[in-house]
Amino acid sequence: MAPEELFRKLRAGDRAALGRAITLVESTRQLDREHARQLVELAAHAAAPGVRMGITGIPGVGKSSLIDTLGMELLARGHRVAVLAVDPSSARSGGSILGDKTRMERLSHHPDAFIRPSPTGGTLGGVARRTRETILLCEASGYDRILVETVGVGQSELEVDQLSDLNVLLMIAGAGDELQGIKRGIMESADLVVFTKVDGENAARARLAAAEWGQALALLPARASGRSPEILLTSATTGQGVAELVERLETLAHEERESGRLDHRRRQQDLHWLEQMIDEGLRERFAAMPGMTAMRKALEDDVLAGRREAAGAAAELLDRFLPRP
Ligand SMILES: Nc1nc2c(ncn2[C@@H]2O[C@H](COP(=O)(O)OP(=O)(O)OP(=O)(O)O)[C@@H](O)[C@H]2O)c(=O)[nH]1
Ligand SMILES: [Mg+2]
Repeated sequence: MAPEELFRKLRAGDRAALGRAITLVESTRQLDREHARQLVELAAHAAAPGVRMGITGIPGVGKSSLIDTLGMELLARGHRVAVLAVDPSSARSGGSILGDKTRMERLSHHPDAFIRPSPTGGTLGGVARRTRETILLCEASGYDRILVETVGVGQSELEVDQLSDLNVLLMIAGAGDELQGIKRGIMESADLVVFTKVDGENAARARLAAAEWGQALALLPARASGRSPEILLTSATTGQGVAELVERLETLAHEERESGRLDHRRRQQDLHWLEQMIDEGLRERFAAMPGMTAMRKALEDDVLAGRREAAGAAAELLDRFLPRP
């Protein structure tokens, strides 16, 4: 199907067309990539103003369960909800969000919700780049609340910060900060810190932890927005705190948009992606150059065997790829 035709369908809210468009964006085939570029270009100009929310936290903290409850609340408010994932490790589990559909029982059956697993394979930056384009397609298809689930270990949360308008960091009381991979960067990019599973015997512990974290967060340096992260308590099981969470997210999104910060943030993100795609494109062209694989392999062998210095070998490959002016 021609990109224009596919676009027309996805624009009209055709789920199958949206699915096909995303598959194009995730494809590595040359022709698909060309079509994907056209689609993304069309989508970028068509997207309705929506809100992109990053949901981060260690494995098992309760991201998918909370997204299910949160998503239902957004649907009840008349929004259309898309759930995406940035999970470069999902190849391992065969697309974790797929398994997660059981954790998003209600959303996955709702006609106004769309759930898509993380693209598999490639670098984290590549996975996130494809998720960014998927966001644009979803928005063009009428989804105005985008929830991006990311495992908050390693670098994923920093990539998701380049995709989202607002970030929610999920925490669980009792798991050490160390274990939760709480780094300064992630705390600084969180708009809301949400303690999950605040039910049963965990509830009292969560309240205590939330109070402690409240004091710690107040000490963080002021951010561009002038706000420090707020702490909320939720339970996906009982639904407690979820309406408040949605209310806060909506208010924050409104404030960010009105102040112009949201627009500025997205432009900065676009710059990041420009850089990212130049890097990615260079690497691809480098790898695809005729004879490059064999030449590279030979030089790698030389470097491994200690016959060549890495710098010289790299220069030889690069000169072959792009002669110096
Ligand atoms: N008691 C209680 N259990 C919860 C709650 N939310 C999630 N759980 C349980 O915690 C486990 C992990 O939940 P998920 O929603 O899959 O967590 P996740 O963060 O998406 O996990 P990954 O995608 O694997 O990183 C499941 O067994 C859930 O049933 C909650 O609010 N209360
Ligand atoms: Mg999950």
